[in-house]
Amino acid sequence: MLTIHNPVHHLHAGRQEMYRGRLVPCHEVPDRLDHVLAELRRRPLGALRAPGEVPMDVLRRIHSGRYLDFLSRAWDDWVALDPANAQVDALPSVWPVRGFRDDVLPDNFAARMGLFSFDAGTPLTAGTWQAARAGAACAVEAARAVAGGAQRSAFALTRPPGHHAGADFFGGYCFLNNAALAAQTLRDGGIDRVAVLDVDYHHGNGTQSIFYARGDVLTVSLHGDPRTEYPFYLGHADERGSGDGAGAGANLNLPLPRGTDFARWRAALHTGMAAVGRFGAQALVVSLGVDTFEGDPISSFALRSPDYLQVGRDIASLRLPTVFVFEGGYAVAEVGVNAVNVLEGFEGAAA
Ligand code: Q9C
Ligand code: ZN
Repeated sequence: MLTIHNPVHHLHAGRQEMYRGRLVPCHEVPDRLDHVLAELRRRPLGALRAPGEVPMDVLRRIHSGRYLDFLSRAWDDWVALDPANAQVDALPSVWPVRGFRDDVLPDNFAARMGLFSFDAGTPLTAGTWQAARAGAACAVEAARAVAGGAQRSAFALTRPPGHHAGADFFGGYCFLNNAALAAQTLRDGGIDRVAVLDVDYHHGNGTQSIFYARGDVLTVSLHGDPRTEYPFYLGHADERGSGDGAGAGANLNLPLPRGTDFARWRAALHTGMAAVGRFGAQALVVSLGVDTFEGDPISSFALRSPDYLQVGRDIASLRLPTVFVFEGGYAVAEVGVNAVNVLEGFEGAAA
């Protein structure tokens, strides 16, 4: 399996996120990716390379122009407010909820941050744009390799993650939706029906919202029940897709209770995989979060490291060209073993 890794991911290094009224150290740290890379070097699965540059036009296939304009300039705008800001990450603190307008772009920086975000847990740093753009390039190149038939599967090893980011908002540690960009790249590469299978602990709200009205991309997400788990406001089982019939039926949410063990989780995986099969997907994008691990510090499922080998074998049984995109997983010491277990399980079964 070809791996495209983000060589500048460390340029995005948030210091603190808001949690229960306090600023606490970020969970989404550069070490995460370095551990996956180290494990891939211990257990090589194929070629490993960095991406080229992704054109802005490709990002615009998924993200709005005004969001990309904002994101690409945000750090400079933040420092322009006050040179001392260069030592501080930017976090939003005000949001346009129901009844406010989102069509007028505010001049005020904090107001723009809120317009384009949904939480205060996702710091924007000096290198966020550069890292996120290079990460998007990883996803796009991995998808291109698979769409063109050069590879049966590929892994976009990148951070910051992407599945919480929508067409015009960041949040949940995510800025550009790498999985959505991969799915769109497969579509643009001539594959008519694409499925996204999101196995991260958290609901893939960004990916769902991007494709919600479309019938050409099925989105399936297994996750902690949003009644108790982040991102709280989306991810329920009755969200089945919309859009004058086109997207109807092309979204499937499989919320699971806190404490879910591998047997129960795997049954939901099989339900999601059956939907991918019924949809007639010709290629698959896997949003590969391993925050379902029992030791994850911010999540509450109970998967164990060897279970991830079986997850990979199960996904391989779909027999689809597959792009894996790295998402969450915050038990830093184990994240490499868990992620590579999925890929190794997949490769062993796909052979
Ligand atoms: N103190 C991904 O896994 N914050 N994002 C939870 C923890 C948000 C997770 C509170 C978690 C976002 C890609
Ligand atoms: Zn997650």
